[in-house]
Formats: sequence, structure tokens, C-alpha cells
Amino acid sequence: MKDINVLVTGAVTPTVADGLTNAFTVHHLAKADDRTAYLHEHGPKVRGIAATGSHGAIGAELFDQLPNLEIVSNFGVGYDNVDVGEARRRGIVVTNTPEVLTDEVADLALGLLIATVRQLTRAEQHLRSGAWRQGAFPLSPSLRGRKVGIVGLGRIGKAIATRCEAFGLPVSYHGRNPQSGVAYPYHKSVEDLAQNVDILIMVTPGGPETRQIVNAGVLQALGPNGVFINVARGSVVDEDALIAALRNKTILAAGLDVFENEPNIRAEFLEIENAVLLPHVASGSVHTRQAMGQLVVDNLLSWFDGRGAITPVPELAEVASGGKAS
Ligand code: NAP
Ligand code: 8YV
Repeated sequence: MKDINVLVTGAVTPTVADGLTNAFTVHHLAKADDRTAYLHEHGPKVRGIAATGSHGAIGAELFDQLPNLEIVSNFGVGYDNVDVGEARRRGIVVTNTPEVLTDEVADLALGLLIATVRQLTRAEQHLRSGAWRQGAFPLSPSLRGRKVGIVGLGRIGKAIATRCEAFGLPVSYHGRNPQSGVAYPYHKSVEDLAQNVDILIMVTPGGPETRQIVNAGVLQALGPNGVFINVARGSVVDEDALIAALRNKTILAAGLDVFENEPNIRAEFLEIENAVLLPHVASGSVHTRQAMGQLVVDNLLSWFDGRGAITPVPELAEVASGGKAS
């Protein structure tokens, strides 16, 4: 397949770099001094993209310069960085990396929840700063007696729910539709769910449909004992409203793995004590990033071997079975 040209849009893991280099002729867009000239020279040869979620939008502007593009293989289960409607219109397949990261992200969500409620990062700072010698760390809030509401009871949402049950925390949820075969109570709106729980965990896709589905009203409904956890995307919450709610103690605390404008997050977050902030690391273990990287490579290999895409996004599943022989 060495005659097949694949464009890499950002920094990739060694698994992706090695897997692609072994099979294809690879072009690294991020290494080009002049992006326009680079695409002008190499764009017409490119038949596949290996995309990283954090390196800019993949849409019409790039597609226009890649007239022979067949497939975008995205590193990440979320693909709000790819304009799927535009890809569909042009007959371009888009794949993502579902399942292989589900348990890792669910583990992190529970870790973030415990760190937030039991104030683990502040407690560690108490020890490291030497303050322990002056007195014990103050008693923290508790998970005991709390109820969890999950927004987005998909693969990861269900894995989070299973873990919450093991912790003795009752679960209810919101999504666009009730999930079949699920006994957890369903709430028809995010606000209604927030009204009925005191921990709200976000694990939906990003993009226009979920933009700021958590607003000032939802945070108000969550209440002064409420804990907000976000492992979905920064775009799902109105960050102005969240910062205000944390400052004014309209909610108790937040645990955030995702933000708008990563990595240039709002400076106000850094000043807020009642929040635990992580740099988008939910899937970030060596084990899981290797599995995600392998799936990025395998989708391209399968497609160009004529076996179709392995994990096409649902919107493009019907055009993804064909594949093109190399
Ligand atoms: P999934 O199986 O497709 O689940 C997504 C869930 O969101 C579904 O239950 C869906 O239910 C619900 N949903 C979709 N649109 C919605 C809307 N407009 N309003 C409310 N609920 C909606 O996906 P997954 O594998 O669990 O991954 C979920 C998301 O987690 C990803 O898209 C990504 O944004 C995020 N994620 C973050 C990290 C991280 O590093 N922090 C890592 C992995 C994933 P309905 O169809 O019934 O609405
Ligand atoms: C990735 C994620 O690290 O899978 C997702 O949706 O958010 C993370 O697992 C991210 O997409 C890589 O940029």
C-alpha cells in the first residue's frame, strides 16, 4: 500500500506514526512551513487522513484541497472536530475509536468525582506545603447519601453508571431518548435531571446539538450541594455560568477534564478553589492510547485493503462498508 498517501493533521502517538509509516506514504501537515504550498503540492495525492481531535477542524476548507480523499480516521471516540455532514456530502468516510477507551474514561470519571468531593488535590497540597504540621486538613464533603445523574448514557455513560452502583450511588439519566434495557430512571430534560440529583456527570458528544445544554438554570437546579463533573466536551457547559456558580457557591464543586479552547482555558478557572481541573486526560494511559492508535491505523488498513471501515461513525455507516482496493 506504499503508493497510498495519508495525511497526518497533528502530533500522533508512536503507535500511529509507526503503523502508518510501515504501510503508507505519510505526509505531516503540522511539519509544513507553508501549509498552503504543502497542500497544493501533496493534497491531490492524499486518499486518507489520520486526524487528531486536538488539531483543528477537519471540514470543507481542508477537503477542498484533498480532491481524492476517501477516509478520515479520527483519534478519539468524539468526532466533533470533523464536519461529518460535509464528509457525507462528498462521500468521505469518517471513523472514530469507540469501545477501546470506555473503561479508561469511566475509571477517570469516578476518580475525578472522588477527587472533587473529597478534595484530594487540596488535601495533598496541605501535606506537600507542610501545613499538616500546623493542623489537620479540614473535613470534606462526602459521596455518601448522594444521587448521580448522567447526561449521555451511552457506552461510557453506562460504564460510569456501573461503577457508581458499585459505590452505592443511585443513578438516573438524561439523553435524547430513553435507553432500551436500562432500569435507571429517565429524565426528559437536563434541568429536570439536575433537579433530582446532586451529582451531574456529562458524557455526551460535543458539537452544536449539545452546545451549552448545561446553563445557569441547570446549575441552579443542581443546587448548593451539587457537584458538576464534565468528561464530555467543554462546549456542553456555559463556562461563564459555571465560573459564576463556582465563585458564588451556587453549586458546591466541579471536576473538569474538558474545556472550551483547550489548552488555552479561561484564566478564571485557575483561581477557583472548589474545582479539580485536569488537562483532558480521561483516555490518557499508555495502554488505552495504544489501543486507540492501533484502531486509527487499522481503519485505514482495512479501508484501503477493500474490507471497509471497521468503526465508521453512525452517520456514515452505510457508505463505509465498501472500501477501495489499493
Ligand atoms: P456514545 O456511546 O455514542 O454515547 C453518547 C451518549 O450521548 C448516548 O447515550 C446519546 O444518547 C447521548 N446523546 C447524544 N446526543 C445527545 C444530546 N443532544 N443530548 C443528550 N444526550 C445526547 O459515546 P461514548 O463512547 O459513550 O462517548 C461519549 C462522549 O464522551 C464522546 O463523544 C466524547 O465527547 C466524550 N469523551 C471524552 C473523553 C475525554 O478524554 N474526556 C474521552 C472519550 C470520550 P441518545 O442518542 O439517546 O441521546
Ligand atoms: C482523546 C477524547 O484523547 O476520545 C475522545 O473523544 O476526547 C479523547 O479520548 C482526544 O480526542 C484526542 O484528541
